[in-house]
Amino acid sequence: MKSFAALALGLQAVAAKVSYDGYKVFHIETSDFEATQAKLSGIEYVSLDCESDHKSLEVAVSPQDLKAFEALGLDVEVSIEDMGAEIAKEGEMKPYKARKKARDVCTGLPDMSYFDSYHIFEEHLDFLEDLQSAFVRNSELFDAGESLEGRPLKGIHLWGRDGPGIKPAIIWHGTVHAREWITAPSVEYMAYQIIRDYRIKEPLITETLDNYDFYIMPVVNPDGFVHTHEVDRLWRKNRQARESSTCIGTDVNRNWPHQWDVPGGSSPDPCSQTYRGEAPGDTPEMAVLTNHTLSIAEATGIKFYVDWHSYSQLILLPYGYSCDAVVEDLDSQMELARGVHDAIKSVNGLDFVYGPTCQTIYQTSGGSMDYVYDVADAEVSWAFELRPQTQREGGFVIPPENIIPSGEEVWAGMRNLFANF
Ligand code: 0X9
Ligand code: ZN
Repeated sequence: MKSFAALALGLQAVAAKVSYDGYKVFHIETSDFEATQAKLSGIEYVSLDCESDHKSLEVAVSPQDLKAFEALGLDVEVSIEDMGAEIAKEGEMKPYKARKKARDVCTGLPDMSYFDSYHIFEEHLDFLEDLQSAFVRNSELFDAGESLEGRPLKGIHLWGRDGPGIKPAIIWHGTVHAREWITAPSVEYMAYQIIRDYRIKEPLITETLDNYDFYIMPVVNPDGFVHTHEVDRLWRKNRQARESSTCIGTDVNRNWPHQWDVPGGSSPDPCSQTYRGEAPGDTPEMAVLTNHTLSIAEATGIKFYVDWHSYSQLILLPYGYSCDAVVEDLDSQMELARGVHDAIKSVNGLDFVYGPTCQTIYQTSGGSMDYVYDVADAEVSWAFELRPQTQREGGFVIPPENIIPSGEEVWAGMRNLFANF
């Protein structure tokens, strides 16, 4: 009996992995966004909206519903023939063996081969540990708190000459949206570069780290991220159940307790990809993120915040919650963003469009950038959408060969910003 119960429990724990084999991705042009969404209600699909201006939709349609979808007669273009094939191109995870075995003999830093592959959550934690142990006197790992399922929201805190917790903060968050896999390694690549450059006394980074403390968290939605590895590669939200619905997950980037329910900027529907929650800040992850952000804001102030997302190649400025709200120093923020745009472009030729979020993409309420700007009073508070530009190029699912180029281009962007602070 005992072993049977254990077996049953074990089976229960391993949910079947969602297969996207044969899922076709369509770009739908529409003059009536809501009506098109209503037409789609009988079809099994996953919303892959990212660059949405509410004039178009991006949907992955299951193979068994393709005929019914085509019968709707919508104005469509195929952006991906087979989502399963795209996911296969991301490749197998190459286990991270840097610990002791594959460190650079001169620097003690983890081996760059880490960036040749995507990694499971535990290996992101291992990598942070290895970064920290290559920079013991100027860094520490921090655990800001736990996710709903009890995983740590971890980060690395870096400081310069004068010691920890004195200088204004630069805070970076990655992977709030679980499926945006390129964000964690891009952020980790930059953390690596900061440490490497400080250790070799590279002038710009030495000055930057002597003047600012970095708090870098590559994965702020660990439950969602683990779900993308184990069950559903295209999962976006956290993994919270709600009494009112059988749908799972709150969009943590609609749950920040500021301008939380401005109409049009998020959804009250638990089944929506942009579900805001029942009340402002009612996700365990948000309790951790607001606590951590506010304690830093109170202690030293925040110079610069970035929430790293993908995809679309964008530099997004406040505000998201309304297109009528305009930041006072928009001209100087746009000037800074132009420099970042130029620096990014100079690396691999990619064009990152920049501007206020609401005007540039769409309205987002309860988003990180508005909270960190208005409530935590950051001097600069942005979001980036990393490569690629379009769904046709893979959207959230791009091969690991993109990791280093993505890291290199955003690192050039950040260096430009540090030089112009
Ligand atoms: O909709 C979003 O949350 C972001 N786009 S994504 O496709 N990656 O989901 C844009 C977020 C911009 N706004 C804030 N961070 N506040
Ligand atoms: Zn996102």
